[in-house]
Amino acid sequence: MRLRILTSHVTVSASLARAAKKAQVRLFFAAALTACGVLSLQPAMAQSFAPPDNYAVGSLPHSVAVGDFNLDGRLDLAVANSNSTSNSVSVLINTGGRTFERRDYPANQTPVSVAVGDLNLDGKPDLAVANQSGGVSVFLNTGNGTFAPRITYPTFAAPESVAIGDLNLDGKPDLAVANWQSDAVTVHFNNGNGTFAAPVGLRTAVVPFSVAVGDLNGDGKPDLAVANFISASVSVFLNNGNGTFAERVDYRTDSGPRTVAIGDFNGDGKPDLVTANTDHITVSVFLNRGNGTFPERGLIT
Ligand SMILES: [Ca+2]
Ligand SMILES: [Ca+2]
Ligand SMILES: [Ca+2]
Ligand SMILES: [Ca+2]
Repeated sequence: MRLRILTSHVTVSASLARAAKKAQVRLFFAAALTACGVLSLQPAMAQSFAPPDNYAVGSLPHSVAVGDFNLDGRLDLAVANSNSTSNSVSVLINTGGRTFERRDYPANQTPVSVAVGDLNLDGKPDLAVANQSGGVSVFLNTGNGTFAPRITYPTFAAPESVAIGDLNLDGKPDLAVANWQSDAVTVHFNNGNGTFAAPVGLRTAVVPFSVAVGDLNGDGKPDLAVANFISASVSVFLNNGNGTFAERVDYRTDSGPRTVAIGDFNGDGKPDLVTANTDHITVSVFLNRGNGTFPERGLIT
């Protein structure tokens, strides 16, 4: 159907110069796809990537995050190396010309997730690292892309994923950690100087492997989405605004959701959810009604 509309349009535009016609077709095609809510790549805008440059890090790298750690305008990398022979975070400082300078920092046992945020509000991006066998560690940026030794805060059992957001709206970024063995997310409120208060637990479904932060109902208060591996669900926790959350709502995914991410997939300005489902070899996309509820795949009651 879309192709027929496009062909008709091209015929009408036959007198246009070649370049102008191409541009018009491209715009028309993109608009048609957007109007239809099509999520796949738009052919006229498809991109490809050159072969990758590979850089050595520690053993069993499990998670990577991006930030400009030395404030030089070039994006740098932080990698959590989860093997017990490493138990480290590799920081790769971008020196330009597709080269990075690597420095490793000792982590706690089994670091599996890393997130970037300015946790002590000094303008320099810091690191939060979830250690599967050892709490959540904060590495404060000392400037020039170097980090102070970690400070570790207790979580519940088996932290697997960490996300950063100002969950109590006090201007200080907080931590949310998915703890898979305890079926809970822990929220760690920032004292304001990059230190964190004792964790507050939120009950999830079974085996939460991943947490993401985003304002899902558009009220200006960051909410939580959690992928529950065994329950085959994604939990949504809407923020009451003071760092407490409404009772969670669970949506069914395909089996084995391993990771959840938030993004506006249909361009309506409302953040949607996607889970990567290890067992089913699928991703589940949930389009947001706009109020933080997701009708597409049915509510789990
Ligand atoms: Ca940089
Ligand atoms: Ca900082
Ligand atoms: Ca806060
Ligand atoms: Ca919200």
